[in-house]
Amino acid sequence: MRRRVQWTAVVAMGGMLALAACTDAGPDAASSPSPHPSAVADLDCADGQELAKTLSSGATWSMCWSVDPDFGLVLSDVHIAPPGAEPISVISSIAISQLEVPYDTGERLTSDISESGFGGTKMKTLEKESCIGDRLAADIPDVGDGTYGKTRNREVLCSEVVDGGLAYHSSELVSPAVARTENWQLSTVSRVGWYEYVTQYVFGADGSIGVRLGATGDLSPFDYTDEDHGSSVGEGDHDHAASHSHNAVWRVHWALGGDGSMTVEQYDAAPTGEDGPQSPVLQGTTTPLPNPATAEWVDRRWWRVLAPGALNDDGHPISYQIDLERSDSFTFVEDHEHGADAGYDVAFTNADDCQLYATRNAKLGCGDGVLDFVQRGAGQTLDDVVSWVAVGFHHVPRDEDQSPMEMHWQGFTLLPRDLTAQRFDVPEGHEELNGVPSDEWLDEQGYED
Ligand SMILES: [Cu+2]
Repeated sequence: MRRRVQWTAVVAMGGMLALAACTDAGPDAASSPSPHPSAVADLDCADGQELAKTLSSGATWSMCWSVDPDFGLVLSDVHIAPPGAEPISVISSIAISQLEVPYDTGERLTSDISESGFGGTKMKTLEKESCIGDRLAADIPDVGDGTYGKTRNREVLCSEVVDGGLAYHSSELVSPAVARTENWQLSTVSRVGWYEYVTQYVFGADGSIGVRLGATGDLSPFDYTDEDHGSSVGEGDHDHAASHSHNAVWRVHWALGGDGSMTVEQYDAAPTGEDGPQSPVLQGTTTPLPNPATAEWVDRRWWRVLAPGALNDDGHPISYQIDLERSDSFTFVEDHEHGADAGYDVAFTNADDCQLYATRNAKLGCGDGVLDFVQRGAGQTLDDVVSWVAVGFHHVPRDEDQSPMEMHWQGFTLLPRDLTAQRFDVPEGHEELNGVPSDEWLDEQGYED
């Protein structure tokens, strides 16, 4: 059976005006009249508490939160309601499921979630300074390291709405529009050993969910080694703090579209070896993953979870993309003469005022691009370094890790793909842009056929 998810008309909003109107219009801001219908899911948070927030786009997130002695912050029954629409079920529950920390010396391995846990006494009571939003309390049993004691009501969850930067910018002729966006951050802090881990979920006004693990606190005082297995964090070439890995795995139990069945697809795009008149031809393929499977990331690969029985207004099955935030390596088309695999994730050269363009630098007269710069500079000692980053957590301690350690983050993003037929907050005058623009629209924009 195919269900069609019915969205009512998208609420057209005028850029910054809408932001101003909606910023304080969260469901918990009961005194200010909201321009949007209530879109909070009907939740039964038996083991937890309900949370909801309407963001700049007019979309409303709602869910339950609780604290598990091992997994720490657990979010469940996560729903999103696009502006003017009913809540859509997205996730049944999400939490970190293990954090393994092996040291490069081979002499220490911890499995922090199963051995220590992020909840119980490990979860810290938040201070005013750590949270610009609301500090929310839950009953936290004094569980930790096998000890059981009282249950205390403590403020452990930070709920804060932060500016998310530019939402969109359109300078088109008829309906220019610009707006900023908001993120709703839910965070807890857990101290395990010498480290303090921030569990953070970032719910975007665009329907995205950022899943983050931040680490601060202090380096282990007992894990110092030699230069082959660590790095010097004290004066001179001494005090090598051991390198180590933070291997985190989150469990995401999906409930996309509600009770219906879900499927998984892997997307890949690969060069065909053929060239078009302007650029190489790539073939995009979607491979169903019908059975339980493991998969590895390669360039241009991503996965999505679909609810095939729930369609958006374009008739597309709603889905969420799993974005590992690995950058796609590439070789510039104009560098193919060096070989189609000559691309780089990062390159280093000495600064040269006539090496400014990564490709097409010939007009400046000292090499066509980065690969040329690297070749030409091969005999040089790097000194006045320029990084050419085409961007991809193994923690090699830095001097800045003392003390407390500068925050380091790892994570991924869950991105709606075809959840709605258009962006959540279509500004006035952009409603018609859904598919190939009409000739009429092109005329209005001053384009000629
Ligand atoms: Cu570390």
